[in-house]
Amino acid sequence: MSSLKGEINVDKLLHVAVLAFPFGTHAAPLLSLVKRIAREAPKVTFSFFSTTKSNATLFSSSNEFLPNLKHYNVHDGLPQNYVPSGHPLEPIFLFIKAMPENYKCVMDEAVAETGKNITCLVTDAFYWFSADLADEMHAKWVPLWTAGPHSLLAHVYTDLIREKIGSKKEDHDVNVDFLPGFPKLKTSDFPQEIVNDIDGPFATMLHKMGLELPRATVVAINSFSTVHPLIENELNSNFKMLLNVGPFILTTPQPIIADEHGCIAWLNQHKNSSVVYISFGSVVIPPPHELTALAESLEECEFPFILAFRGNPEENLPKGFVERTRTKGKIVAWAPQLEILKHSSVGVCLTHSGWNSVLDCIVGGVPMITRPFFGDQKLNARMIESVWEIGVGVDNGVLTKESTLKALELTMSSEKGKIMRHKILKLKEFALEAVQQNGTSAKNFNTLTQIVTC
Ligand SMILES: *[C@@H]1O[C@H](CO)[C@@H](O)[C@H](O)[C@H]1NC(C)=O
Ligand SMILES: *[C@@H]1O[C@H](CO)[C@@H](O)[C@H](O)[C@H]1NC(C)=O
Ligand SMILES: *[C@@H]1O[C@H](CO)[C@@H](O)[C@H](O)[C@H]1NC(C)=O
Ligand SMILES: CC(=O)N[C@H]1CO[C@H](CO)[C@@H](O)[C@@H]1O
Repeated sequence: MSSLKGEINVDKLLHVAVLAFPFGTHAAPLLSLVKRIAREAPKVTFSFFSTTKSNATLFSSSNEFLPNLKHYNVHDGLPQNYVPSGHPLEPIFLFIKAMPENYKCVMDEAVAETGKNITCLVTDAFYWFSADLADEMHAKWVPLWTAGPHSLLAHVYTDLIREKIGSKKEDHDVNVDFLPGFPKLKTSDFPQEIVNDIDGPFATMLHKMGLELPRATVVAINSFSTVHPLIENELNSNFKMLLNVGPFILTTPQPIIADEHGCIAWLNQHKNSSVVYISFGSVVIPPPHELTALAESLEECEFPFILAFRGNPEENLPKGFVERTRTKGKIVAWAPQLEILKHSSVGVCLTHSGWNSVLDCIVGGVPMITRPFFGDQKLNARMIESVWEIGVGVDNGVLTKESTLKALELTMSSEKGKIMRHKILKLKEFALEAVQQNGTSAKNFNTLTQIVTC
């Protein structure tokens, strides 16, 4: 076909199918990456596949419309007249069960409609089945991993990990010393899906992902080089190609989150590095005893705070806490997190350590106190404390009054805390360099665009 390139426009025959995972914070970053590529290649056709529900948020009228990107709705896998059982993960499991057939039939529709065969599959990294699908279609496969490199490596090495620690996991927390780039790692740091709950739909999907990713044309990741060179090398030796193209918060315009509660104005009234910011992300509310311990430590410590809290503060926090801390603290349901973390008044972030929040803290230059819950969060927390040394966990991973106060003291007032701040500012510098014109992430993005659109 290359011999024809001069005569007919080959770009016009290219059709990129984008397969999004329609839960959590997965589909939006994939869409923004693909939009960046689609802007560079206006003659290439892009078809974006997600569920009706996810599609409705992603393609709301306030978002930019691209003429060469069309979206299609994939069946969500829920039976007709579906009555939720109350298990929060059930819709995700049903969706996983419906894959890949639900994607295949809509992709056929897009091929028929455009008259163009699919030449490249850009997918969520979860979608292990894309390796075979791409082979069948003689197309490329370009998966995007939206979390950090270390958790990706853990999924690639799942068989090794299970083999080595399989029998010991029941006994007690064992040190793990056979993985490169993971100092002080313990078995309990691994995601449940790797060591405990290994037969569930999610675990099966992640396991297959780890086995299939080496077949991908290139694996893209929302991270930047220098974050962990040892692990990057290890991934590179397993993959055909790995491209760090993040952090997306620096490469892609972020949705503007209204500061309804005046957090920034409030921060303006405080001294540099004096405020504690607390958020557990959009999924988890910590158990009651930990919330009580957290509230008690916030009341006792000397630091003002912003608490982004999804629960009901009057009901879930100790009686009178909201009233007593009205001047010292600000409790908000939703906060412009990145803007807050970039504010010079913020001194530490108490976080569930999801990857997006870790990147927010790096870009804000704010050290962390970690209280991880599930998925990759414990691995992230381990990296934060033991590799990057930009934060600290609470004792035994549980918020008690004593451990929280200790961690606040350490990060906010001690010499060690200063060193953490210094180290995270260094990482921030690397992140900023990576996305500049000749930076690694910027160059990698050009390479990625080349691969997807030729
Ligand atoms: C698409 O692929 C099918 C099956 O491989 C082939 O028969 C057909 O000619 C292709 N169509 C175009 C437009 O390239
Ligand atoms: C506070 O931080 C800002 C921004 O980093 C800096 O410009 C300013 O000099 C700092 N003020 C003090 C008193 O350290
Ligand atoms: C980027 O690299 C190119 C080629 O080496 C050079 O010409 C250009 O000046 C560089 N741009 C920046 C902003 O450093
Ligand atoms: C079938 C369906 O609901 N499709 C929707 C996908 O999202 C766009 C934008 O919100 C709607 O216009 C479509 O109706």
